Amino acid sequence: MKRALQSILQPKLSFLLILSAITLAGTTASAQDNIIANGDFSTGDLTSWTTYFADFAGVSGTVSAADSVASITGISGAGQAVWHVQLYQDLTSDQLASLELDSTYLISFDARAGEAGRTIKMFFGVSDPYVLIREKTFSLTTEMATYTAKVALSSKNTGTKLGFEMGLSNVDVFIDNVSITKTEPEVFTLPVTFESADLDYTLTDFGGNSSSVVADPTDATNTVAQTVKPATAEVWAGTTIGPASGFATAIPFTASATKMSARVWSPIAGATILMKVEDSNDANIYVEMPATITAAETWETLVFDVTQQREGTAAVNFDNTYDKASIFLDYGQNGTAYTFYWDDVQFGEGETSTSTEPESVFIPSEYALNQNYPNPFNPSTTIEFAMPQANFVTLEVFNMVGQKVATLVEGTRQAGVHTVSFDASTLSSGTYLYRMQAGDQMLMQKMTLIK
Ligand SMILES: [Ca+2]
Ligand SMILES: [Ca+2]
Repeated sequence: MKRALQSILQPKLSFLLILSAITLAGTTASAQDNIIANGDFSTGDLTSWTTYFADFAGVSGTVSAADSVASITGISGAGQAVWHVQLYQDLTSDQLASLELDSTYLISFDARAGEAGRTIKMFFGVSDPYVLIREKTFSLTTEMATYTAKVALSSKNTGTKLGFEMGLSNVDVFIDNVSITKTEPEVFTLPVTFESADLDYTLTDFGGNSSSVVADPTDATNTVAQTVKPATAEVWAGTTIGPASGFATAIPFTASATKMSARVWSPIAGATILMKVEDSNDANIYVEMPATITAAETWETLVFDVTQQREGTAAVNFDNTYDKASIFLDYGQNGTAYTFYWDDVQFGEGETSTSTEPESVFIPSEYALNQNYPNPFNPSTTIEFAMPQANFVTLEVFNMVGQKVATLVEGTRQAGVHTVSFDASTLSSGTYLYRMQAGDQMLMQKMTLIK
């Protein structure tokens, strides 16, 4: 593989790359695989690179590679559009030929800025006609640092370029060691928490959405996905969780394990959140699972049941493969620009309440569902239930017209006495029923919420 790539490279380029590998004393083990020419600007000029300033819009600046670093300085008049200042490399037919379809590549570069917080957008694709392979926005610091993005190469087109767009600021940018090297595909599976340092968390938007991976606005130690659904987005705008090729393994749905969950922060209550699972190799095989946001501007765990498909759409077939998932925020609506956050997409129900393991070694002789306490309550109460043996159990809350308003427990629990807290702050005053089902047992109690 290395040999094949190397032989395709221009002699001059190979020579330079060998030089650079020596210069770097092995710090870049795969330097000879780099598809980008003069990515380290070691020629001292901008050989193989193209500079663009939107002079029609009054934007100007200077680009040089005098110190073996691309320096974009003296930018003036920027601020309107990110593409108004560019440095890019048009891939030659030889460079394109050396890229293998359906392989994964790592795009890497070093950069710093005159001021911390200056953003640049890495762009890999064709700009006209627009065929995006990968783009990613980076926030730079004043120290040189390495920035990367992985790309699963699904298309190759004449006119493909790798470059940087930085037209939103006049702050200087310095770029070095630009490379595209073949790498291992991302092993992308559930759960998706956005916490792994090894994953790039590709999010594939469609219908006009715009997603990125950001800090949780309510907890800076947590990383989440942010999806903006602008007013211009389609009602069916959504975001595939990962690359279009889907997860590395199928979601293990069975007749007795039918649920997925995700945490969602919605700016509005009542929004429909749709989770669609599909076969990455066959778009005709899918299930769409709706859930509803009950409260605005708070994190809420939503459970999606593959046996509860959206009305009028295909039902699950457990013989099918579902190895790709997409989330649709405020599905079916458009009109207002909304920003959503989401996290912890997982197989299984997730935690919808604080549920504890057995608190005593007492093993009851039969199933029991005790009266909640306190009762009446506002807004939270505790429900205790007893299991004589380990079993799959559900504990659900219904309003008086029979609509389920909460699922407090859904999963296997050990023998013993369990307690669950129920937070009804999003519900209105009234009488509610709570129902426990385990094995062939069904038990029910009433509780009263008074606000
Ligand atoms: Ca350099
Ligand atoms: Ca997270």
